[in-house]
Amino acid sequence: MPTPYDEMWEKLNLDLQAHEGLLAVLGKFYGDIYLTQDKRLKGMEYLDFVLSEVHGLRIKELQEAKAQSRKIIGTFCVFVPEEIILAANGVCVGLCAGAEIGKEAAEKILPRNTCALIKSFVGFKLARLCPFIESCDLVVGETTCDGKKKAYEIFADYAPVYVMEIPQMKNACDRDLWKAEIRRFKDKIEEITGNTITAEKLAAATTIVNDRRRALQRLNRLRAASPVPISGRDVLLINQVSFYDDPIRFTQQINKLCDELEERVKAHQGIVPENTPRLMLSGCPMAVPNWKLPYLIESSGAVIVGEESCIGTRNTRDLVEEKGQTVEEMLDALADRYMRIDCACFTPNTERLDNITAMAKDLKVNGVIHYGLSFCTPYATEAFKVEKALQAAGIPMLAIETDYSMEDVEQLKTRVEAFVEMVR
Ligand code: BJ8
Repeated sequence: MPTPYDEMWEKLNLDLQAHEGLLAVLGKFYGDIYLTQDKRLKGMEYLDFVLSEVHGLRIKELQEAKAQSRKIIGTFCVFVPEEIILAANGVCVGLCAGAEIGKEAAEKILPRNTCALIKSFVGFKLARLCPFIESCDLVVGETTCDGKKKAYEIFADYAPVYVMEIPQMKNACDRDLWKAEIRRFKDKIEEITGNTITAEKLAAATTIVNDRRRALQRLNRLRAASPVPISGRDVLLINQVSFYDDPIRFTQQINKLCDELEERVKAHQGIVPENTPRLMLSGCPMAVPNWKLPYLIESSGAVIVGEESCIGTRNTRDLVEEKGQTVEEMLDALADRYMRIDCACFTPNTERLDNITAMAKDLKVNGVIHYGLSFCTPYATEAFKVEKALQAAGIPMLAIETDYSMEDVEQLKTRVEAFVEMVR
């Protein structure tokens, strides 16, 4: 069926037929998982709208920004400092993908035992299905896990790629390396946008990104109430959308949603009964439209009250200090804030164990589900330590490894239901 966006998609060189199929599947999936929920907040209508226009209106906005000479910078990791991009009047979009489409094409140039997230972004590019990737003037990769690091070498044949070196340890020399990387990134972004990053612009950009983090922190505090006032699925969606929506508009909308949530908490209204088991997710990021596990959990009689993940609290927990006056001081503040990220790519990574345990206690969860994507060595290996740390705190954990396919849904459901029964 023709849409008002066909011409734009054609210009972006999308495979129109395959793209139409993708949107149809996505729409159906979204309807089943999201729109069937009871007692949803009115504020979620904004998120429904953004999702329905994810390849439409938002892409149109990106094209308009490009027409005004703004550059679109795509990223795959929460290590890439968005503040630098915004300070140079660029637009930052998250490119991680959570769908299986394009897997076959990806497996022609990547080992089969690569995690689904990597196969997905490569597959989306090869199958010409992602208008975000096609809109990018630069794609920023990073040296986190080996899978991503090597995939960017291949991806560079298809898109303009720049790679940031992320340290793997947290000693003083690693922090120095990281500060130098942030400076190198600033130079690159200034070169590609043609704009100089001044202290004033960097301070303004830092406030924009911090404000978004503050809104998401507020959301996380409110959702922790009992009875739980918003589903974990909805909060995951909000976090996912935060990666590609306009940051100022998004923050306003989430603060409005939080006002509504506050009323609900005051009125002691929940979306599930007060004695519903409270679970926390921990582990690999869940990119759009990867809603499989949260849906299974929440349709098995539990509710999710936190995500210890990059599409969750790892991305919002720490703010950048806003005291700096000069560009140099602000770059230092950025380096310090981003060095606190506790990704499993670091060694040792004891902070993550402490953070997970503290979060599970704060949220008063009955259990944690550790989610690892198949073939993700960093998170799968760390799962053993996470389980031990949680055990010591008296909190049960279920480790799940899966991918984006639907083949294991029944098996997962059985395991999740048994876990929910056990913690109940
Ligand atoms: S800071 S979690 S966003 S790297 S799932 S591709 S680790 S094999 S996504 Fe990540 Fe940055 Fe870390 Fe966060 Fe590799 Fe694992 Fe795949 Fe992963």
